[in-house]
Amino acid sequence: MLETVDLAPRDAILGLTVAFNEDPRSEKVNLSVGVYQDEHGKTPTLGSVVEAENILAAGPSNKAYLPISGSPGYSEVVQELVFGPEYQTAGHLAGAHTPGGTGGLRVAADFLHANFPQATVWLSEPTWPNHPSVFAAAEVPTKTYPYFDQQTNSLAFEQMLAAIEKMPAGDVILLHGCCHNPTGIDPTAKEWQQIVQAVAKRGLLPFLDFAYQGFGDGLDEDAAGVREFRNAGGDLIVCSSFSKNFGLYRERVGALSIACATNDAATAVQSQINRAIRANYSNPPAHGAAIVETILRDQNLRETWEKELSAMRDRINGMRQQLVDSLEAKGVPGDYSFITRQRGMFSFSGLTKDQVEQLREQYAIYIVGSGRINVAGLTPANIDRVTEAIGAVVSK
Ligand code: PLP
Ligand code: TYF
Repeated sequence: MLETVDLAPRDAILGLTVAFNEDPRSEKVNLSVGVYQDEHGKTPTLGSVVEAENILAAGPSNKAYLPISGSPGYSEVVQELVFGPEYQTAGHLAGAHTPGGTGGLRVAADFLHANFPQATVWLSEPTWPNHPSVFAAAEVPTKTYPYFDQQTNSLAFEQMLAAIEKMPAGDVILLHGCCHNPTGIDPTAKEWQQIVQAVAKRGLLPFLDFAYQGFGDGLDEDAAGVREFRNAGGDLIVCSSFSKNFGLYRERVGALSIACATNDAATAVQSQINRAIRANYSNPPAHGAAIVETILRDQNLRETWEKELSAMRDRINGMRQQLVDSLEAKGVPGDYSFITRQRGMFSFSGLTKDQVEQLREQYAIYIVGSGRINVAGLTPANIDRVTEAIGAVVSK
C-alpha cells in the first residue's frame, strides 16, 4: 500500500536550510529561515533562559501531565505580556499554552472549523506560507486581501481597507501583530485604529498572529495593534510565539489568548479550545513554558531578558541601516532606503526569483524565492559579500 505514496514538496523555507546545510561552499550565507543570529552568525541561547533553566533544575521535578491547556500560571503572565498589565478583564479570557505559535494556529483553526464551519479566514497577500497550509489542514477555507504595494514598497492601505469593507460578516481576518512576515511592513498606529474600526463595523472576528513581539520597536510598541483591538472591546484571538523573542525555537513554546465579551462566552470557548487540543496533542510539553513563566515572574530575570531582547532588536535594525549604506556605497542601482522603514527579521528586498536563484547558485547566498531576506542573518563579516553579490545580480 505505502508504495503508492507520492513525494511531498519540501517546505519552501525550511527546505532551503536543508539545501544550505548540504552546500559544501565555505563562504555560504543563510538569509532564508527566520532564525536570529548574533554578529558572529550564531543563534544564542539567552542568558536569562540559562538562568531560568538552572532555577528549574534546582527545584522539584514533576513529569506528570500538565492540564490540557497547560500551566494556568503561564497563560496569566502571557496575557499580561500580550494585552498589557493594565488589562483588567481577565475573567473574560480563554487561553492555552501551545507547542509553538504553529501549534496555537492549528488549535485556533480546529476551533474555528468546529464552531464556525461557514467562516472564511482572510490572509494578507503575501503572508507566511505556513498560514494557508495550517488552515487547509484544518479544512478552514481561506481567501486573501491586498497588503503590499510593490511600487512604493509600503502597505497597500487603501486597497486593504476597501477589501475589509467587502468581507462578509462572520468571517475571520488574520493580521500579523507586528513585524509582518514576509514584508517587514506594519500598519502605523493611526492605520491600526482604522483597521480596528473597519473590522468591528463589518462584524469580523480579528485573529492576530503575534510571532515577533519585541523584535520591531519594543514589547509594548509592537503590541499597538493587539491593544487597539483589545481596547475596542470586541472578541479577539491572539496567537503568540516565543520562538524568536526568547530564542526558544526548538522548545516549542507559544500561546493562544482569546478575549471574549462575557465570562460565560470565555468558559464555553475554553471548553472548545480544550476539546481541539485533546484531539491534537492532548496536553502541551512543559519545559519551554516553564522557562518563559520563570523569566516573566522574576523581576531580575525579566530585566535581563528585556535587555537581551533589546540587543537582538537593535542589532537587526542596525544591520538594516548597514545593508542600505553598503548597497549605496557599492553603487547598486535602486533606492533601498525602504529597508530601514521595515521592522522585524524580514525584508522584502524586491529581488526577483531569477536573481534569488543566481545568488544561491553563483554566490552560495540563500534567500527565500519571494525575495525575502532574513536581516538577522547579516553580520559585519558577511555584509560586504552579500551586497557585492546583490549588486552583481541586479546590474546584469
Ligand atoms: N507565525 C509567523 C508569522 C511566523 O513567522 C512564525 C515563525 O516561525 C510562526 C507563526 C510560528 O512560530 P513557531 O516556530 O513558534 O511555531
Ligand atoms: O518564516 C520563517 O522563516 C519562520 C520559520 O514551515 C519557519 O517563521 C519557516 C517555515 C516553516 C516553519 C517555520
